[in-house]
Amino acid sequence: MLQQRDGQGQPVAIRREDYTAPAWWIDTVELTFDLDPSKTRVLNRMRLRRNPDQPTGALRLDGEELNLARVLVDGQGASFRMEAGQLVIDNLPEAFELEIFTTCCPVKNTKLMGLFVSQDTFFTQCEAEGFRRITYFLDRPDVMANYTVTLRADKTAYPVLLSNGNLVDSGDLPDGRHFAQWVDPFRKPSYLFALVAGKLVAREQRIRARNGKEHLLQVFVRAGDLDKTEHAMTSLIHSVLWDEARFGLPLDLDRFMIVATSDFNMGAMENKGLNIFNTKYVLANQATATDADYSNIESVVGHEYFHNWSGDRVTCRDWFQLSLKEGLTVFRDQEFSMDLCADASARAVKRIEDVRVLRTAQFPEDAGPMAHPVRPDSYFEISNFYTVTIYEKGAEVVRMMQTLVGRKGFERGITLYFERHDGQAVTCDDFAQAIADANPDSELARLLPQFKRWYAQSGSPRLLAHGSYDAEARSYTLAFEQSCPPTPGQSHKEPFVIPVNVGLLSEDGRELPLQLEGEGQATAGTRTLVLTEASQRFVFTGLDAAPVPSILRGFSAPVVLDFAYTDAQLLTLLANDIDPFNRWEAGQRLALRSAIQAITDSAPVGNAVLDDAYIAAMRSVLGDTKLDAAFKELVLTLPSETYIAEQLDVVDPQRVHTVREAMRLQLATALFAEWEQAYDANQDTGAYTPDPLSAGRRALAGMALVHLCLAACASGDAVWPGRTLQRFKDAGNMTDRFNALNALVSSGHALAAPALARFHAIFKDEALVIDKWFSLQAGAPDRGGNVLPLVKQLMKHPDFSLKNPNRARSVIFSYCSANPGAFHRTDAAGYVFWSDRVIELDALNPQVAARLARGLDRWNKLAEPYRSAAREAIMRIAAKPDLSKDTREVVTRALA
Ligand code: 0A1
Ligand code: ZN
Repeated sequence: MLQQRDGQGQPVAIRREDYTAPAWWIDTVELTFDLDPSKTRVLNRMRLRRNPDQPTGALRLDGEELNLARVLVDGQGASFRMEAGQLVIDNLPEAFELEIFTTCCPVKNTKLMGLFVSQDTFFTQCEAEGFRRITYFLDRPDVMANYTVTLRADKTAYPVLLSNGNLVDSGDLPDGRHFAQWVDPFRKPSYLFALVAGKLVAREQRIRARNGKEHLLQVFVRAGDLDKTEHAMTSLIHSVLWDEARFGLPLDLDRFMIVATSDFNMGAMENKGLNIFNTKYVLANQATATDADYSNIESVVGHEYFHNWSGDRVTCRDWFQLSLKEGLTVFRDQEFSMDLCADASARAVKRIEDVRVLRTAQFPEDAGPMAHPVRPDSYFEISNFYTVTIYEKGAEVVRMMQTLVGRKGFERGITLYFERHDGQAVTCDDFAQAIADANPDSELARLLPQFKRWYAQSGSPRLLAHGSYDAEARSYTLAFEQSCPPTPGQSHKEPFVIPVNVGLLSEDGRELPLQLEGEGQATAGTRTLVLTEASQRFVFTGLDAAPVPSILRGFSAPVVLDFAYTDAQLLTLLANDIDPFNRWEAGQRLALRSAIQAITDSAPVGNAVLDDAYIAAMRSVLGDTKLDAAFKELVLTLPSETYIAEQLDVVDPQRVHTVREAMRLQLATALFAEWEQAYDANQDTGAYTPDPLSAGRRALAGMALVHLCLAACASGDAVWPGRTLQRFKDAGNMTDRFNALNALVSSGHALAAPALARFHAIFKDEALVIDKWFSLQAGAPDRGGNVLPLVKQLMKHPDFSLKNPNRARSVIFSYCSANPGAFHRTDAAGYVFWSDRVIELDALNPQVAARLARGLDRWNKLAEPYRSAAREAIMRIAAKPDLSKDTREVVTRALA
């Protein structure tokens, strides 16, 4: 495997171009665990053979924080040496049995990588490089083996013993202990290994697949949580059915298990047949979970289940190919959620939400110091590359392939990919090749080498579009110029293949037929223009007047579209476009335009940032009976402070915050009557269900309450805050209750304090709800600098713990990464707090610390005094000599 330390023990960059196949293969692994929280013994018996393609090279096994007791080669004591943390054995036969005996200390494992204990239960997390914390191994994804696992533990303390695959044996042992043996019928890389041992109960469901085979589905949780597992189970059943129906991919195991833990660095993990989940993405009932929680559970359960094929059956050759499984699986979970929607409007809402994540999180990443291609070229710590670029931009790359080959063509491509590569560890090139080969006459096949620049070049491409109408020729020319800003290590970019979905509207909003010059037939509706050059033009003919172009419908490519729309054109699109994405986008452009004008203006921020036409347009959206509530809620949501900041060259975060708050207040007061109507018209009538339609109604009612309370606080009116408190008390579900609480907290009303106290008292035993309680307060709008002292106080609350990632995120991340108005203080105290927390967390859990360390990635864009203060805070972290590789990489890149 690649060397990860230099001669001085300093970490060195791992480079994609250095990939070499392993010198040894591991065919079988027999693991025996004697589970004990403070000293777990691990016996690892493997069969190895030399890779005939790599005839030289010692065996170098990865290991980390292990106590090594014994190494036997073919049953004999073997000589070995330790080199840069690896166990090295020379002079080995071509094939042999290796036995390694080690111990580790799960209870002290605060990194939550490898084997750890959470609430008296053992869990593992092995992706990306956690297996080496369990035993010495070739801990790389291209080494795939058959696993047999025996777990032994105290029967009373650990009655449930789980691992991957099928349970083949179990029974009692002396001294109150028992054992279970599991065999995984599929070869897998070490990162997909898992074990769980503890006091757990399961919701179970048997399902019959299309081919008549029966499967057992299980969701394991702690005893008190069984009533919160129905939605996860339903989501799992939907996932199994969907993957078979849409892509012909069946469940390949007799038993599929999900286990929830409250201590987890990420969302969930797709270990073969034994998915381990953060409780946040499993547990839900209507009293404790919001609609957003329900929807997240559905997509994360789907995501992990879909990995069973895209990740487990076909995995990554090396970690540079991470998006091979992650981009594809995010695409698949996005499609799953869309296909579960009852209608086109709900699908569009899901698409808009996904694009919002991409633009508020991935675009800034692609413009900052951590920018990297979807297939990176180098890294120091792979954990830092579980990013929105790998996941969300990767999914957009897959989506563009689907656009270029069509939905059916894409399904053919997926079938070919799995036929060709089942059981293999492959690359992003292999994936793209399979999709193209299954569609030989497609634009994708024709343009494949150029299309693959999406994998290689970082940065969000800019697409400058210009339209001109020629009345004499009755033609309209759309000219495009594409470019991509420089990013770290990549100063020059070659043109991308950009599929641009386009429609044309008449000035009064009718959809026009599209007749491209030189083409036979006009087409109705949307057309995909495929851009390949730095500049390109398309001429549409047969037009009696200048049309309003609707460009990049459905956000057909992850680019920044720049078109000099007039306000009138945007209002036409907002009112009429048949493409809901571009309807929404037109509203966002209008709001953004006003925001930027007010921010860059030298005058003090007034209370009329938005113009009358915009307010009138929002009034019609709110009153439009043909629009779904969920869509209205999205249109009425102003662009976030982060998104607005990204559009500016120099960012004064306080000015951005003030302007956006002024816009919110303006919407609140100008549309007061409409908000009242929206609230009343969107009350729940029947029993609670989390479906998109009723969730949309609750979202709009919640948004109405926020605005009504805001306006009431400004005018001194007591009616709506009083009604909101009543709603908070009476609510029949967490969504309505939390929305009411949020309305009181975010408007800064005095009733917020008693409501918060009551909320805590009701839910003190519900960890996930207490996370919401912390997060709401740490994310509240700043009033005279009150949030930072509150955050410091919250950290002293008996319920706070830095060791629990969900809790740390609920306070620290909610303040530092999701509350720019409170975090960017002129006295730099927010930044000092941030750097202290990064350093403190780094000693406990480097992965969580490194995520927090990303919080000031965009420091270079800040106006003074923020910029210098932010830089100083990053330098404070960088000055710590014993930082983890994770955090070191983030701060080093930030300062480069
Ligand atoms: N493969 C998982 C993500 C994941 C990555 C690393 C982890 O360890 C800290 C955990 C989970 C997914 O995409 O869901
Ligand atoms: Zn994933």
